[in-house]
Formats: sequence, structure tokens, C-alpha cells
Amino acid sequence: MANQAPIALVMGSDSDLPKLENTLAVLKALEIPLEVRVISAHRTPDELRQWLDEAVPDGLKVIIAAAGMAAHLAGACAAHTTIPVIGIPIVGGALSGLDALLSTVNMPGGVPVGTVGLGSAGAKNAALFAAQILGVADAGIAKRVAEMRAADADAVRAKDAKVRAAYPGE
Ligand code: RP5
Repeated sequence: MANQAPIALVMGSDSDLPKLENTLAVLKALEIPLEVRVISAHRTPDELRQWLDEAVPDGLKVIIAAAGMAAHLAGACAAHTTIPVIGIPIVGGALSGLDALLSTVNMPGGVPVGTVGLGSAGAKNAALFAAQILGVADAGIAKRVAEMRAADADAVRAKDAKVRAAYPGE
């Protein structure tokens, strides 16, 4: 792909997309170009290999891979490349995401996947983690991540002030 984005968000199904709003929102706020794909480790394994064979040499730096159920997408990405892979286990199915969490996090030694937690916080953290990886070599991204962290802290301080005003104590 011409002008390969540095981060890719790949998901196993378009049914995962509504659960990845935080990932998309954070990377947009940080002004980091993003490639978004639906590729399944199980349903379209050939496309996964083909995509990685092109995107990594073209300049892809970090993969965020989201999948539910028997979630092998992040591990399959990690099997094919040595760039960092962040796994998002998707909540859903009969086991409410526990299957995806264990499938994503419990990789064999030698093929790491940096796995975030379940739910919207995990989706948010995956984006921040990917940005922080890029931020090691990109001062602009590191600055924007630090500003986002500071804004989050300000929001907590505002909530603290509100609660203290409502419950002033003695
Ligand atoms: C996984 O199976 C996908 O990542 C998704 O979370 C789950 C269900 O996929 P669909 O049947 O909704 O396409 O591979």
C-alpha cells in the first residue's frame, strides 16, 4: 500500500468493529494514520499472510489485532512478523470473552503478543500502547500521548472537586 500507515487495526470480523470505537477515537485524537482491516485467522488465513507480507516491508510499525471467541488473530500476526503485536480480546460469545482473553494472552514462549484487557478500557489501552511504542522514536506522538494523559488527570481532579463539594465532611 502506498503511504503505509504506521499502525494497523485488524479485526477478525466486522462484528468486532463496534467494540473498537475507543481504539479508533484515541488514534484519531493522536493524529496517527491508521489502516483498518477485517481479516480472519481462521476464515481468510491466506489474506492475513499476504497482507503482512506487503504491509510490514511497506512500513507498518505496530499491529493491533482484535478478535473474539477462539481468538488466534493476534498470535497468527505475531507468528508471521517481529514487529510489535498488541492483542485485544473481544467480549462476546458463550464465554463472554474469557475464551478470547486466554487465547490471546497465553502465547507460547518466543512469540509474544502484548495483550490488553477486555472491554472498552482494553480497546483504549491498545491504541495508547501502540502510540507509546511509536512515541519512543517520534517526539510529536510522545508529546500528544503525554498531553492526553495530562487531560485524563485533569478530568479526575475535576471529578474529585465535584465529589468533595457534594460531600464536604466536617
Ligand atoms: C472471531 O469470531 C471474530 O473476531 C468475532 O469476534 C467472532 C465472531 O465473528 P462473526 O461470526 O460475528 O463474524 O473470529
